[in-house]
Amino acid sequence: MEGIIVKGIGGLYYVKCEDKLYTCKARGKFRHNKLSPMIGDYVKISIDGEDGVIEEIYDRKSELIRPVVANVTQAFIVFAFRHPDLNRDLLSKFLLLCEYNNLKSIICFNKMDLENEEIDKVREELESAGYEVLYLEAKNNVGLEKLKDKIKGNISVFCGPSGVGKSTILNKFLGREFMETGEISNKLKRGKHTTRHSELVEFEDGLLVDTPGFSSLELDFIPKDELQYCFREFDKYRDGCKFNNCMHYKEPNCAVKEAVQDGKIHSSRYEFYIKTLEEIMSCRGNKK
Ligand SMILES: Nc1nc2c(ncn2[C@@H]2O[C@H](COP(=O)(O)OP(=O)(O)OP(=O)(O)O)[C@@H](O)[C@H]2O)c(=O)[nH]1
Ligand SMILES: [Mg+2]
Ligand SMILES: [Zn+2]
Repeated sequence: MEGIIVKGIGGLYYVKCEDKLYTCKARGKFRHNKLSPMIGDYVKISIDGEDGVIEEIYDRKSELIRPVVANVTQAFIVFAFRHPDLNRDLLSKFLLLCEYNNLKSIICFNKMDLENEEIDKVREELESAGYEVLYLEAKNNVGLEKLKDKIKGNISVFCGPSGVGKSTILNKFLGREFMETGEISNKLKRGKHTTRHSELVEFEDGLLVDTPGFSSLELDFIPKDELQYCFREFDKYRDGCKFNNCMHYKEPNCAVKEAVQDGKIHSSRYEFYIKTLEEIMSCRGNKK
């Protein structure tokens, strides 16, 4: 039988096959091959009574590390303007990480009932880079329909900092307290890292996975030559650079830099590119 792993706890895997859930162990051979099953994996199982054994793990189309989920097709990147305050650098990093993992990303600004005066500036930057942006008040059921329309046929991950309302959105969809949610700490104006485990849940002909929020991301594992390809808005201009290995950094006659000067590429996006590039280069340098 074939199915998908929706949950894993203490060496046991819950595999959904058509409409039934089987509790499965993994064959020892996976351990020897250093391959461990992860949620999102499509697997072949054999059944012995009520329980099953995972016999085979099919090739993964994608592999996320934080959280560990296979075969995710898109990411809802959830942020708020207040409670917690918008960290634009962190948002840019999430977008970059999704590009690097070949995930489609959809930005969701939640808590639109709170103050959000930077909205126009932020929207302009994100839309100029080709991103889709949704605005929500999950607590008051505002904007959720649009989000719902995007779920069918996908394995979608909800990611973003702690306290922005990821679990609240999921609970609203499911109509029950599927995930625990937490008040924002009044003193720190930060989330409390309420969500700690990951599980795939079915909704609207798709699968959703909530994730624990995190407040920083390291991106220095991205090879410096690959970084520019995570900025989709550079694509149109790259061919016009004098050097075909141009990194759009200190090189002369760079079409990307010209596009920035002409206002065709948003300057904050370019600045973020350079900042990240410099971080990657200095980090590699240190290791040598
Ligand atoms: N004002 C306002 N508060 C909201 C909204 N949506 C959720 N919240 C509140 O924000 C707090 C944090 O929500 P969670 O859903 O636990 O946040 P999370 O992103 O899952 O956080 P972690 O699990 O820690 O990563 C809760 O107190 C929610 O009630 C909203 O639209 N407006
Ligand atoms: Mg949560
Ligand atoms: Zn260039």
